[in-house]
Order: sequence, then structure tokens, then C-alpha cells
Amino acid sequence: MATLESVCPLDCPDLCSLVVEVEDGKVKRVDGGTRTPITDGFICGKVRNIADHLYGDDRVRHPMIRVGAKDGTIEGRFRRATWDEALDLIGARLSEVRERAGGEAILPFHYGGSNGWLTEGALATRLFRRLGASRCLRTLCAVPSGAASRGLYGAVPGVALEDYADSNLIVLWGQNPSATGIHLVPIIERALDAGARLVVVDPRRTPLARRAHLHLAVRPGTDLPVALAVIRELFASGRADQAFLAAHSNGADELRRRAEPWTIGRAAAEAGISDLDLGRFVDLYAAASPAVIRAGWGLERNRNGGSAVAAVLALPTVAGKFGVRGGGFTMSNGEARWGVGPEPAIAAIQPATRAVNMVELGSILTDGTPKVEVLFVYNCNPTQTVPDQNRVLRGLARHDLFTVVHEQVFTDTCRWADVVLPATAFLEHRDIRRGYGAMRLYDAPAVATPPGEARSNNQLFGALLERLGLWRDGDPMTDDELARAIFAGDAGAAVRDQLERKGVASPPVERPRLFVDLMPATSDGKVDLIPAALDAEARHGLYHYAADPGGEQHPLALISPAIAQQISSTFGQLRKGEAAAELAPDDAQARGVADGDPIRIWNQLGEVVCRAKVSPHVRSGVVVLAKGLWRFHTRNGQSSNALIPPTTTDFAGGACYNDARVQVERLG
Ligand SMILES: Nc1nc2c(c(=O)[nH]1)N[C@H]1C(S)=C(S)[C@@H](COP(=O)(O)OP(=O)(O)OC[C@H]3O[C@@H](n4cnc5c(=O)[nH]c(N)nc54)[C@H](O)[C@@H]3O)O[C@H]1N2
Ligand SMILES: Nc1nc2c(c(=O)[nH]1)N[C@H]1C(S)=C(S)[C@@H](COP(=O)(O)OP(=O)(O)OC[C@H]3O[C@@H](n4cnc5c(=O)[nH]c(N)nc54)[C@H](O)[C@@H]3O)O[C@H]1N2
Ligand code: SF4
Ligand SMILES: [Mo]
Repeated sequence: MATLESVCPLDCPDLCSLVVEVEDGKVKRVDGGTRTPITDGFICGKVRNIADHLYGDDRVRHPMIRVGAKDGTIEGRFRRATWDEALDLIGARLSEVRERAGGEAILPFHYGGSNGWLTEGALATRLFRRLGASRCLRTLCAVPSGAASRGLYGAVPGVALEDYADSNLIVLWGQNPSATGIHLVPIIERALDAGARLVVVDPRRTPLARRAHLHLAVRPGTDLPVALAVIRELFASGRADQAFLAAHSNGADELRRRAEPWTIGRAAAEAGISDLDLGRFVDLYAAASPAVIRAGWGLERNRNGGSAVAAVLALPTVAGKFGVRGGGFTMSNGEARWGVGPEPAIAAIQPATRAVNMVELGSILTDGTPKVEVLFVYNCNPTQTVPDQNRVLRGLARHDLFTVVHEQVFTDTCRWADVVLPATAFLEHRDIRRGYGAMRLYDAPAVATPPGEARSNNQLFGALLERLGLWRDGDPMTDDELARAIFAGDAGAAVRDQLERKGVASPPVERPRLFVDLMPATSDGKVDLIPAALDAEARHGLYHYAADPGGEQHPLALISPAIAQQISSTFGQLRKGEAAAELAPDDAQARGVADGDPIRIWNQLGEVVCRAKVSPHVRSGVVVLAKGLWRFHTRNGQSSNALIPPTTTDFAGGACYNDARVQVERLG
């Protein structure tokens, strides 16, 4: 038995350091390490039980080639193949399609939220760039948030999660760390013990909302008017920090003008909350220091998402909350100014080929021109995570589409593949990953032997580069060579040096205080409250509010938040049992629905049949169905994405998961 150190690269802000016990190349036990301070020796159940994922029945162990009809069933549809045979088949198809139809008929489809710089990008990106394939715009998550925070502040990290212990007021805005980043919870608890106040803005009464001093249970998609009303009130009541605004921002007058229509009363009515509560929030926020806003990803996933994030992130500037430890905001801490990135490892220039928004996969597969003939899926499970599920499935069912899926476990997407290839998981391959909550960067080694014939992304795409003659002299190919390319240069050398000495790297400024340790990374070092590029890109201009898309036929807003036991759809195969959709008591009663009843949730795009759970923790007008469900979790095989339109956010092309509007009825 060997005890080894590694890291959890899953799509989670915490980037835990891990201690792994390994016997004969097999993972026996995993627990938290201490190299990431916030890990503090504990980790979530998902990763403590990672052996069930690595060695379970659903693990893909060998390449498989389709022999039967493309109908979404498994029995008798695949046969085992060798890697050579599978690679020959894929290589021949890629060459033939590229020659006959052009590179853009090939679509790589990958998200890679759980992957670092070796397993997302690197050789895969090099291969598809050299093939001249269509580009996949990675819009499933975080693009409006990233564009908004970079627009206002430039690429800077926010308040370190450790520093929340020093805050007097913590605002969780569209974030649920009890499920999605558990190491923030004890830090918030420490702050509460020391007398801090907690405000939660969330349509659901999340575990922390239950402990909050104030819970604003807003209707989904209404954060923009709420934040604008706070801004308006801060100005109107003389509580905006005029000196700070004058010294450190541009656009304050215009922001004030755009916020003007949103009185407390009007915004509260739109959001379905009380005027009094919204007024109390302004009072709490204006008075407290240090005050920190933890912006989550729940508020970006709607038609107003980009402007909503921008308005929320403008608050600490308007109220002058920077300059103290524990004051300001946190969106993503991935922008910690490492001075290194994956591009040098890719070593190929992106040609100006067709860009495909992931949200629009369904229409691209069914109607796109040029027609997609090869779909290559890796680091992604699109049948379960992409909007307009039924159209995606119609596209995948096309007999003239050749689909390759490189996967760890036999996901629902694999059911539609022509070739399924076995992929390694973290702990079985090396990866370089920087945190987007914890400000750390790791070179995480492989500590276990992959089961069966699983190969890493770089092994797969390296083999294809060679087979297709797209390999060039001097290309970095092995993980060592790719890492050397990433860490070439002075900033890289400093990071590599830390990794070699301590096994983990910290950014140049640790626990930065904006305006003290670093300034906004905008062109003039000021906060840009109306970034011109976003204002031009936003559908009706920045901070324009688009009203609720619901109506009489589909009056309820469906939201699909993250759950503790999965990461998006990852680990869903281990969660047996039927899903339940949560309804507010009044909505349930109006439809004669009791706890446990079978229900149908539907709109013009699809329907989900599952159990109902009547919950006092959901606000009225809202239905909650977890994100990332697998086909077997519902009675009819459809999940939340069957009800979600393939529309995009006001800017940056992000997904609008929370714009699904539905009706519900009791069955039987
Ligand atoms: N266990 C676990 N951890 C995860 C993940 C996971 O699936 N499981 N996913 C990872 C990924 S990919 C991401 S992006 C992050 C996401 O991390 P979070 O941002 O915490 O995740 P969500 O659950 O998407 O949304 C957060 C909250 O927003 C609320 N919400 C929904 N609509 C609105 C709205 O319009 N306004 C407001 N104010 N709130 C709204 C939801 O009720 C939810 O409680 O978590 C990461 N961590
Ligand atoms: N309805 C609804 N849908 C959503 C959301 C929502 O809020 N509501 N949220 C969205 C969010 S926040 C996100 S981030 C996306 C995530 O969407 P996806 O990127 O599809 O995420 P996962 O479901 O985790 O699927 C990732 C897959 O990649 C595989 N994988 C992991 N590592 C490797 C590797 O090294 N090589 C290969 N070949 N495969 C690997 C895993 O086994 C897993 O099946 O989902 C989005 N979908
Ligand atoms: S998923 Fe998050 S909490 Fe769990 S081990 Fe990984 S980084 Fe830590
Ligand atoms: Mo995400």
C-alpha cells in the first residue's frame, strides 16, 4: 500500500489536495490533504467514493464499435474492438470527410470543466486546428459571468475564500456552496460565529438561506432589476461612495441613469419579494464593512444573465467596499494572474473556421451548413447537459453522422456513438489545473493504473495526429513536453519552481485586496461600469431588462441547480433511484399534487415524467429539477434540458437553463 498525494481537478471551486492510498495500482482510499489550505483535511463524498466510479460496472474498459441500429439502445448494438481498429476507422473517416466535405464538417464537442491544461486543449485542440475543423465555443457555463467581470474589472481575482472569515456581511448571490463548493461553508460559519450577517439571494431556501439574516427569494431571472434598485437607492439616499467612484471608476453617471427606472417598489414587484426586505438589504449592505458578495453561477443562466452579473459586481464599487480584507466580491478566482496558460502546449494556430455555440448543438446537427458529418465528443456529456435535449437527440440519431465518444463511463451520450473509446480519469492521468475558487495551481500526477485499455486524451489525440500525418517535427507530444511548453518563460519558471519545491503553486499576490495589492486590469486601472464592448454586444444594451418569458400556458419557471452527489452529470450512474421535481406547496395544491405523486412537467420542447416533492424551500412559481440527471433518473428518459430553450444570454452566448417555462400536472 502506497500513500500518494494528488489533487481533485473536478469542476468545483475548491481544488482539493488529496491523499490517496493505492495498492497494486488501484485506488483504495481517498481523503483530503492540507496543501490547499481550505481543504483542511476533508473532501466531499463524491471523491471519497471515487473508487465506485473508477472500478464500477459502467466504466468503459475497451474500445467499442457500433454494429446495430442507432436507436439509443445498447443491447447488441456494440462489439469490442482493438485500439488499432478503432483508430484506423476514425482516422479514415476524418481524412475522407475533410477531403470531400472540408474540415468544417468535423465538429469537436468538448467542455472540460473538470479538466486542466493537459486534458482539455493540448493535443486535441492541435489536432482539430490542423484539420481545419469547426470550432466549439465553450458556452455551457460561466461565459457571461466571465465577460461581465472582465469587462468591469479586467482579469483580476476576487476576494480569497479564506478572507470571508474577516467579513461582517456575506452576500451569497445565486450560489449554493453547501452543494457546490463545500469548503466555503465552515469559513462562513466562522464569520457568523464572530457576528457577521448573511444575506442569500436565491429562489430556493438553500441550507445557508435557512441560516441567513435575510433571504431574498427572487423569481429566476430578476437579479438585474434587484441589483439596479440597490444601485439606485444607494445613489438616491446619498450612500454611494462618490469619492471612490470619482477616483476609481468610469461610467458612474450613466449607470445611475440606467438604474433610475428601478425603484425599490418596482424591482421588488418584478422579483416577487417584499419592498421591506429589499430596503433592508440596501441598509445592511450600505452599513457593513467588510462586506463581500459571493456571486454564483445561478444568476447568469437566463436572458438577462450577463447584465445581471455586471450589475451585481458593480455594487461594491458604487458602495465603496474595496480596500479591506474580506471586502469586495468573488466571481471566479481563476483570473489569479499566473502568467502561464495552455496555448504554448497547443502549438497550432486556430484557423478562422466556423464557430459553433455549444448551446445550439441540436440545430447545428439537424440543420447546420456545412452539414456536420463527424462529431467528436470528449470531456462532455451533451445528451444530459446541453439545452433542447430532444433536438440534440434527433441530431445524434442521424444515420449519416459519425459520432466518436471518448468517455470514462458509458454515459447516455455513448448510446448514440459509432465508436466509444475508453478514457482515463483523474488519478489515472496527469493534469495541470488552476483553481477557480482556491487560488492554487497544481501539477497533479497520475497515481493509479487505468483499468482495461483506457487511454488519456493526449494518448488518443497524439495517436490521431500521427496517423493523419499532422505531426510536425519539434511538436511537444508527451505530458512532460507539454508541461515544459506551458512553463517556458519567466513567469512559468517561477510557477514550476514552486511546484517542484512544494507540489503546489500560489499566484504572485496571495489573498489579494483589490485597490490595495492590485488594481483592476482594465486599460486605465479603473472600474469600467459601462464597458463599451459589452454595451455594444448586449442585445438591447447593457443593463436592459428583458421580461419573464413565461405565459398562461407555461407559467412556472424551471430551474436545474447543482446537487451534492454529482458534478453536472458526472457520477450520475452511481445515484440509483428516481429523481423528484420540487414544487412549492401552493403550486402543488393548485394542481392537486401531493408529495410523491407522479407528475408530468412539459412545454413546447419536451416533457419530463417523474415524482413530485412538495417542498417549503422552493418559492412559488418555481419548479426545481436537478441538473445533470441521466436518462434512467426519470420515467420517460427526458430530463431538465428537454424543457430548456437553446436561447443565449444577453451577451457572451451563454446558456439560459433557467429560462425554461413549464406547466405541471398530476398523473394517474
Ligand atoms: N456538488 C457539485 N458541485 C459543483 C457542481 C455540481 O454539479 N455538483 N457543479 C460545478 C459547476 S459546473 C458550477 S458552474 C458551479 C455552480 O455553482 P453554483 O453557482 O452554486 O450552482 P447552481 O446550483 O447552478 O446555482 C446556484 C443557486 O442559484 C439559484 N438560482 C437559480 N436561478 C437563479 C436566479 O435567477 N437568480 C438567483 N439569484 N439565483 C438563482 C439556484 O437555486 C441555486 O441554489 O458548481 C460547481 N460545483
Ligand atoms: N439543465 C441544466 N444543464 C446544465 C446546467 C444547468 O444548470 N442546468 N449547468 C451546466 C454547467 S454549469 C456545466 S459546467 C455543464 C457541464 O457539462 P459537461 O461538460 O457535459 O459536464 P459533465 O456532465 O460533468 O460531463 C463531463 C464528461 O466528461 C468526461 N470526462 C472527464 N474527464 C475526462 C477526460 O479526461 N477525458 C475524456 N475523454 N472524458 C472525460 C466525464 O466522464 C463526463 O462524462 O453542464 C451544464 N448543463
Ligand atoms: S469535488 Fe470539490 S469538494 Fe470534492 S474533492 Fe473535488 S475539489 Fe474537493
Ligand atoms: Mo459549470
